[in-house]
Amino acid sequence: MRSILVLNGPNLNLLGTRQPDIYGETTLAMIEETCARHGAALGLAVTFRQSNHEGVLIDAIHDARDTHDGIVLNAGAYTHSSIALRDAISSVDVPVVELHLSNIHAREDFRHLSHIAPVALGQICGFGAHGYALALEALKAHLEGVDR
Ligand code: DHK
Repeated sequence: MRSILVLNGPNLNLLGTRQPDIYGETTLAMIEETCARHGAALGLAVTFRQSNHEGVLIDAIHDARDTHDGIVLNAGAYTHSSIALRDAISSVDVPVVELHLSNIHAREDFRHLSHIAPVALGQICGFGAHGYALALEALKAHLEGVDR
């Protein structure tokens, strides 16, 4: 069974109570439960990590080299600031789907730039918590070669 890491960055531990008008009312625990179920239906084993710390996220990406076939990454605000995270993705041969709950392109200008996008397989944003399920489907299709 293929293995996917769902990696969430800063402030996403507060989902459900954090600016629900923007990020919705679904908690991270609920998202993880849905991902685990949807992943199982797709034949994917899904594991989860969340950290508010850039270096921990980088370590998780490095560790994924030996343990996971793909990563769903919501890097939170590090998306817009972290060249180190971008370099980490470039340094491992693991496909990454960039994910955002909100449509970052419809928000403040500083959110329009993603350092992750150029090194990601693709970007999913604006579909709220459902985006995680879409990202798992996109990774499965990619791993099966259906997207080429
Ligand atoms: C989450 C964040 O924490 C923001 O910093 C990003 C992203 C958007 C999201 O929509 O999931 O700008």
